[in-house]
Amino acid sequence: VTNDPRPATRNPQPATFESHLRTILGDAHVITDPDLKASYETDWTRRFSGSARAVVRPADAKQVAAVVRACAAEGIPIVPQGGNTGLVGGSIPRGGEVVLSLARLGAAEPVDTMAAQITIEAGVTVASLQNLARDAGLMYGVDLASRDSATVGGTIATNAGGLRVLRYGATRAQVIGIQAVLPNGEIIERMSGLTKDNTGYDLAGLLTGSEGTLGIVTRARLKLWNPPVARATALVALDSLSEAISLLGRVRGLASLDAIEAFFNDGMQLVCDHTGAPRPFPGVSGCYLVIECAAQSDPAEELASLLDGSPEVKAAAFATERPQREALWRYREAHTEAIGAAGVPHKLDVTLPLARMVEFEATVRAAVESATPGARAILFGHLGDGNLHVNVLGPADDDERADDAVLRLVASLGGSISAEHGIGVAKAPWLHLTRSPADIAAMRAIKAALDPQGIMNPGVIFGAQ
Ligand code: FAD
Ligand code: 2HG
Ligand code: ZN
Repeated sequence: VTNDPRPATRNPQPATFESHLRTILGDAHVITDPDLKASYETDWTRRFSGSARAVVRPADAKQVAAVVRACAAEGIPIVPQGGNTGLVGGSIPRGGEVVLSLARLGAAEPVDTMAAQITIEAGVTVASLQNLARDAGLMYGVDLASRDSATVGGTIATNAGGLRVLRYGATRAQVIGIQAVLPNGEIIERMSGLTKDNTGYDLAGLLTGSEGTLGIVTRARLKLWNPPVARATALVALDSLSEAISLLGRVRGLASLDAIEAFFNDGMQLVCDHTGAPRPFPGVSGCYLVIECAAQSDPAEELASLLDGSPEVKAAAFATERPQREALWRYREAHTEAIGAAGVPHKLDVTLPLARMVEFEATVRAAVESATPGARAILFGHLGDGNLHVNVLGPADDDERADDAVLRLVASLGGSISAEHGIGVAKAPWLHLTRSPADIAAMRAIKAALDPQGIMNPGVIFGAQ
């Protein structure tokens, strides 16, 4: 038959490729039904979405490697996905990729209490990891409001920061070793748990923060910490960010300082409206801080007396018991969901030198409004790390004028365009603002060496080729 019109003979690749995936994973774990794919195709903010060729759900590293080899053989791009809580559009397809979900890699070995380490698979959520550590009398150093969905693999891939970076460091500081599948389907493994191991390049460190562009993290060996015996939390009202930075200078002197988080009146109002929580203090203040101290002996006294003696403090609420502390934290932690309920935000996660932060805060709202009339910027973040989250509400999903204005302002003040969320696709056009041509060329050379076909999360970090 020379003129057979059947589509299968014109383009045999899709059926062959998908049936290969089904052979590797079983029918139930290769999803092509549009309704079932949908939740994997839109990001947490709802700003980014794309259509996947298929969503696959391997059960272990060997299956991940087999899928990667199948994709590499056909040159089909892959988007690794953990909890899909990333905020820079890097976890969802741009169009036609295979989304590789790590959700089924959910195992953990018993906690190694002698070494204070855990070996755990990529799909385990941060909250589950925290619980496993707690049950063993230890704690995990990274905590973030997305803990119930964000995964071990996703937090490693983004080098997630969170609420306790100033005490325990970001995710990279917790990673002792990883197992990962490279873009050619080879598995690398550095899981011995040795805390000192200078044997060539630190591939675990390189994959941490690589946003799924260099390989797929399947398992990790993570550091755990001795937990504090007692915690004390304060919600503090101040006149301005400048007063908050002055207070930061004092609070930093406390060895027990665990977290110091900032937000402003507009965010406080959104959170109260969204959660139904009462305004914690009468009237309106220019700036609010959540300050937490934690130690082997009760830190309440030293935190309370420091706040008592600080002229910056206009009002303070104080808690030592868990439910009351969590109620104070809620004013800070609920920002992301409250803003999400008000609209689809453009999320700009930036760091400033502390000395330029007041200037930034004083100018950024006007910069946003003049770039996109009607847009508004809500600021909050990790004051102790110089990290502010600028959430812009108002612009259309693809209107990037406000993003451009904010990121240029950040660069002009000596800051970084990404503190903890990564570059993803959202910030790729601005990478050059805070990375030099030589720096970008070195990063591209690493990418090309490990992923010569460019199949691993294309578009992320470097933008469309
Ligand atoms: P995903 O969103 O699924 O993926 C994120 C990126 O990692 C993508 O590029 C993806 O391709 C890649 N990836 C995922 N898994 C793997 C893997 N196994 N191997 C290789 N690549 C992979 N972030 C912070 O840093 N600090 C915060 O305080 C914080 N708070 C948040 C609060 C809320 C309410 C929300 C919604 C998000 C918050 N985030 C925060 C952002 C987000 O939770 C983190 O970026 C987190 O690390 C993403 O983990 P995930 O498992 O959801 O990864
Ligand atoms: C946080 O610090 C997260 O709460 C999310 O990093 C920030 O929603 C955001 O912009
Ligand atoms: Zn944050």
